[in-house]
Amino acid sequence: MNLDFQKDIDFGLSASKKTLPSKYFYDEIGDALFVEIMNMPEYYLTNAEFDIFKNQNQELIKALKLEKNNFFELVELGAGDGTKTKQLLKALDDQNYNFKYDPIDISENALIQLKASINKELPTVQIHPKQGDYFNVLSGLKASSHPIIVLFLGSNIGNLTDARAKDFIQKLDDNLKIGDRVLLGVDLIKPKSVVLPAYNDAQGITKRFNLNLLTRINKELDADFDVDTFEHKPEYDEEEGIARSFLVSTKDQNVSIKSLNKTFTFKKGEKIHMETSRKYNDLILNGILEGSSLKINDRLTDSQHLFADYILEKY
Ligand code: AVJ
Repeated sequence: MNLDFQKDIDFGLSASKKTLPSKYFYDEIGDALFVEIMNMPEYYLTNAEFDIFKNQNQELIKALKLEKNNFFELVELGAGDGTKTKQLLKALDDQNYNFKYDPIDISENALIQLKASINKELPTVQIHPKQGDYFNVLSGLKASSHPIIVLFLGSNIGNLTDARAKDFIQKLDDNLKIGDRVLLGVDLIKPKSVVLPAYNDAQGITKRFNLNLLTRINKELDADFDVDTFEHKPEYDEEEGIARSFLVSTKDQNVSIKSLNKTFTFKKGEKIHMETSRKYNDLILNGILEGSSLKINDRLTDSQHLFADYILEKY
């Protein structure tokens, strides 16, 4: 894990257009900051998807074609704190569905907290957490003879470029059986006036979330980033539907990363691309699914039509 981290940071900072992988945002501090982000008034995504899980869980169960007498596995990629999923788990548990819940997350810390909270709030739900990167855990799905329902919520797929999202869908497709389903939660393309504040909040939490990756590099790779010399700059291109976050160096400077034995030079105004947050519609999703045997069966949206949960099935 630490070797991958080292390699990925080196690769990203050595590129002519510097970039850092957003999956590394989620250390213990990053997890806590992300929980704060989900509670911010500007970050509409979480409330919108929670609205679907709370108020339309019967519709979700129906659209997913879940059957009471047929055991199934709910596999969640990037489970995080599980707030939305718990609404569905509770509905299934109350109605005596037969299932187990396998949350997967890059953050061991998030999984420990999730398991404790499920054991407490929903003690009859079987939970088997697994730590890992989405791409690497997919191959584990094939082993199951039960129907698999993959949950990939929160617009987590939005962090992938379209090319990577296509790779991911292909790999997911390769590891599912005919009839398995996917519940894919995506943020919908909408005006800049709504999207940009979600990544540029008044309290500066998103800024701290981005800067925390520099702090993590300082701690784990023995580096000397001066985080006060980087500004947070999110952008949103309404036409293509993609938000991007950058950290911008406010001066010419060198940063040394001891564990890499390297020094990286930053020009004043030079940007580090920190995150991509792609927004979706039917057309874009169908483009991503093209060439796979996953097809859209259904789509549920929140009352304000900000967010969509798509139900896909492997044919
Ligand atoms: C968890 C990837 C959906 O891109 O909206 C929130 C992460 N970054 N604020 C997103 C995030 C900044 C989030 N996802």
